[in-house]
Amino acid sequence: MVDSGNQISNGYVDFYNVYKTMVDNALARPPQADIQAYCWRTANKVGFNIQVKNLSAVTLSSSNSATVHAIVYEDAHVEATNRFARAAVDQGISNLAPNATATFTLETPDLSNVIWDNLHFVVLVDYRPSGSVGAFDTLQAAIALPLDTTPPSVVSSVRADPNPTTAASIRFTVTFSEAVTGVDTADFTLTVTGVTGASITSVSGGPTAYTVNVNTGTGSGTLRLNVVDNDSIIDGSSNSLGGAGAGNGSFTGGETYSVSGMPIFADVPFSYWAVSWIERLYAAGITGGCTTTLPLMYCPENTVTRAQMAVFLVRTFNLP
Ligand SMILES: [Ca+2]
Ligand SMILES: [Ca+2]
Repeated sequence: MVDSGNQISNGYVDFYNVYKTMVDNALARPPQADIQAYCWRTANKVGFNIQVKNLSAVTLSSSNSATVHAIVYEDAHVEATNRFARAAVDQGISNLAPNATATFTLETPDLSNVIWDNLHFVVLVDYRPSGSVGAFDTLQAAIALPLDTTPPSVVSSVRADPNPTTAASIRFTVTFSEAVTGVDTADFTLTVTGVTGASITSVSGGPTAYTVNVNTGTGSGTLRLNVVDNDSIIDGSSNSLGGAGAGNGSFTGGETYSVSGMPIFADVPFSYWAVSWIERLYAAGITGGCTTTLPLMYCPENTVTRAQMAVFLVRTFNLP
């Protein structure tokens, strides 16, 4: 039912046939307006954003009482219809020529004692073809869709590869609370201990879970991936990460990798039983291995001469 019942408000009426004709005619007529409407809840009010394109041949204005209406109704047991109108707000259309488009923002008063999950939101545009009196004609009606006002957030940053790792490249999976766009390498930083030269190399995937590739650099230590909010990450309704403002959506609570770089000596792999002691001697400057060219070798099974032992002792005890 999209047309006014005002025309049959008095006297005896054959309701069935009059209403049936009215509904049939309304359904057969092409829409006279294109309506895109969104609604949202703010405290106990409902806001509407309504875009109207006038598809009729009439300029809509105050002279023909053109109006945008927003109606909130609740599923409730009220007489025959099981519908109970909770709010109806409207705004006059001042001047909307054929094929012109305008946007209207409406808000209901506080809605008290409603069951919010039972509410429905409808908008419509009508006017009086005859001028300032007589029956209204509804140009179109539409359901207002819920507008997303919830900003996205970072849910987690977890390891996507085995840990600990000796790999040159590792991956993190960063999951957001909803689909987002605008995610690139500039949205991440690394918290690093021990390792040098680690870097974020690429971002792929989406729209909810992204894979971030990280170069593990050189040396051994830990790597954690952080998300740095600069409002470049947005959801489908342009809500920015954490809400408007840099930093409010940043995330530093992710998982950490333990990274072991390449072994220092090519003949002392990580699997060698004494690797940790040998690399500590190298790090302390006590031994440089058994070669002077790359790759460094340690010759772990060779015997030590008395002269070599003298060098070790001088370095170890920092003798003059
Ligand atoms: Ca959202
Ligand atoms: Ca933000």
